Amino acid sequence: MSEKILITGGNGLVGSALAEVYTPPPDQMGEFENKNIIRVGSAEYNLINKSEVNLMFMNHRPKKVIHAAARVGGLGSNMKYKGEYFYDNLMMNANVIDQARIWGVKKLVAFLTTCAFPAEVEYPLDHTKIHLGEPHESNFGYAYAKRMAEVQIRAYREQYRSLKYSCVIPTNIYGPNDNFSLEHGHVVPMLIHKLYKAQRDGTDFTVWGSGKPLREFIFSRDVAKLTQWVLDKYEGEAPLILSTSDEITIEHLVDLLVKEFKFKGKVKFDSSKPDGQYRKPSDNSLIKDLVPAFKFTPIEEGIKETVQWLKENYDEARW
Ligand code: GFB
Repeated sequence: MSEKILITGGNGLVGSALAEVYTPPPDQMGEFENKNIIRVGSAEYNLINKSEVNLMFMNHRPKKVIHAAARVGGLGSNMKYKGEYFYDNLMMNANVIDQARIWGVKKLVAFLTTCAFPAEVEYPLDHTKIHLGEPHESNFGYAYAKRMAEVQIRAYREQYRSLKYSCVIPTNIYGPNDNFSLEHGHVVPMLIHKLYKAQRDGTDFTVWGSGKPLREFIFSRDVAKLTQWVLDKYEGEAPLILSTSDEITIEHLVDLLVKEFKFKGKVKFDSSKPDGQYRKPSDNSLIKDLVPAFKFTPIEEGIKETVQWLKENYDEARW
C-alpha cells in the first residue's frame, strides 16, 4: 500500500502540475507507481476555517501533505487586496500546518515565494535572508503571511522533533492551468491572455509599466517535479529556493510572447501602471546541489506550451 499524499490547492497551477507528475504515462511510471494522491480544492474545503481543515484530515487521513493552496494573484491584485491576502493566507497556512501535526502527518511541504523576501537586502536572495527587512510595499500583506509559514514550520520542527516539515520558495511560476485573469493575474498568464485577445480582435497589446523590471520565471511542471523530490527525499531544515536563477526583463518576456503568437500589431508600454519590485534575483545553489541532474525547462519551451494550452482550452480556462 502506498502512502497517501494530500495536495491542497489541487486544481491550481501547481496542484494540476503535481497531478500530472504523480500520474505519468504508463510507460514512464517507474518509481512513481501506486502513489495514492488526493487533490482537494476550495470548493471542497475552506481552509480558512479550522473545523473544515480538521474535517479534511479526518476524511482523508494522509501520511504526507503538499500544501499548495494559497490566495494568490499578480502585482495588481496584491496591491488591491493586501488585507485579504494577509488574513486568508495566514489562516490557511496556520490551520493546515497545525492540523497536519494533530493528525500525525510527519512530512509536509509548504509554499513560500521569493516576493516574501525583504525589498532591500543584499542580492542574491537566499533562505537566510527571509526576515532581514520589510517586504516590498506592493505585496507586504501576502509576504508577511507567507513568512509566518516559515516561522510556524521552524517552530514546530524545534518543538515536535519527529516532524519533517519543509518550505519551498519558488520564483514566479507559470504554466498550463494558470489563472488567466486580465485583472488579478500574474504577468505571464495576463500577457498571454491580452495577446490572445489583441490578435483575435486586431487591437494593440498593452503591457504594464516600463518593461525594465527583472523576474525569474519557473515552469509549473519543474516546480511540481522538484516538490515531489522534496516530499520524498528532503528532511533538512533550510527552506529550498526553487529557481532557475535566470533573470529576464519584462521586455524580453514580451518579445518571447510576441514571437510565439507571431503578433504583428502594436505593443504599448503603459507607464501609468506599476512596475512593482525592480528585481528579486535568487540563489538556487541549495536545490542544484541536492538535485544536480535536474534540468529546468527553457522559458521558450514553457511559454510555447502555455500559449498552446490557452489556445486549446480558452473556453474552460480560469480567469
Ligand atoms: O507576476 P507579477 O504580477 O508579480 O509581475 P510580481 C509584475 C511585473 O510584470 C511588474 C509587469 O514589473 C509589472 O509592471 N507587467 C507588465 C505586468 N504587464 C503586466 C500585466 O499585464 N500584468 C501584470 N500582473 N504584470 C508577485 C507578487 O510579484 O510575485 C505575488 O505580487 C507573487 O505575491 C509573485 O508572489 C511571485 O513578480 O511583481
